[in-house]
Amino acid sequence: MSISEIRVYSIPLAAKSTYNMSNSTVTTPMSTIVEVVDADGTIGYGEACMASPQFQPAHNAGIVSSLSVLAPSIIGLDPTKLTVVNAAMSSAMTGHTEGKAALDIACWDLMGKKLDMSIVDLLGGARMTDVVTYHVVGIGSPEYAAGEAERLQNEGITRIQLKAGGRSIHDDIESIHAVADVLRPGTDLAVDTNRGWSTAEAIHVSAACSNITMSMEQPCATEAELHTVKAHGHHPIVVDENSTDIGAVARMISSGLADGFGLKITRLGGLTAMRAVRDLCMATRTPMSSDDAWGGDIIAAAGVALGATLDPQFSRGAWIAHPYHQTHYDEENGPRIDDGFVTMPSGGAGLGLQITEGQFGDPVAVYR
Ligand code: 0XW
Ligand code: MG
Repeated sequence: MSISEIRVYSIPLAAKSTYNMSNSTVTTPMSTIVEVVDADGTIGYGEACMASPQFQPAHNAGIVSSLSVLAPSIIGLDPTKLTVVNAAMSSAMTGHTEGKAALDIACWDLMGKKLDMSIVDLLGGARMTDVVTYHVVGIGSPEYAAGEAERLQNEGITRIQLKAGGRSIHDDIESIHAVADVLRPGTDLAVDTNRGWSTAEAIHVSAACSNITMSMEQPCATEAELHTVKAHGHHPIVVDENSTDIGAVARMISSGLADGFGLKITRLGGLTAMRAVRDLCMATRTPMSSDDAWGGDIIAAAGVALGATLDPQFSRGAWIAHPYHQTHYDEENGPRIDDGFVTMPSGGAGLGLQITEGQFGDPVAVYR
């Protein structure tokens, strides 16, 4: 096997409902899709898509641009030799984990297709058949937040991520209490500010909500700030944006800072890197999610595949963007949410998707 061609596509994934975070509102992110073509014509698919330029230090146009360096670095390599492929990309470019992730996922898809195995099985096998998910409630009034929480629980959702930050903390506190008032037994609440609060604000909110069972996800911007909040707050800390690589994850586990992680495949650099972080989290009994910033069926299938291999006790769920853009690349097999769980694609080996060649239009770049 050897990679003979890489085709890059850029397609819009418009948010169908308001989706806002403390630092940004999601409108129409452009998703980058890659086709990694083996010498025998078999195609592996990968994807990376940022929800906004503020969420993590990456930009959708930058992902396309990074592939002008990354794609040529793996032409001619065996896509099943993932260590070699990732070493070649790291040698060619520092950082730019999003473009690396798209190519890495495509190599996993190719490997599955060549071995006639699902990525779930290549990752060690499913510990659950349908994967629990969590749903985001965007920033809004207390009435809006409580109404969304009610609606979602009626649809079977058992994990709610309430966005906060970017406004008066008194508005955040009111929304948190309004959601807490309608939470049913068994529904978990995470309040995610995407780095939006100062330490003083986070400590104030935690004190004002000390009677509420919830976690605080990435309440502040830096690891040092999170330590301060951990020391003076009342709630478990889930680390998202600071979980940039396995070294940072290991440090935040060993220091006792992280009570859990919100992990993104594209921020870590792909399924190969995410698998290593998964093994570290499972070995240290540290809860983690398996998700990404935005994107369609390809990144969703990768996230739910990894999510299925987690120990259920330490799974914070797999998040997919489909409910917010309602677009499928594979209408029949694309991951969707049913009664609070993400369904696994069942369209065959690799990612389990059936994608029609050419359905993404003309490539924006081709590398041979
Ligand atoms: C909810 N997510 C997984 C998707 C959004 O892009 C941000 C992210 C989060 O947890 O912050
Ligand atoms: Mg988060």
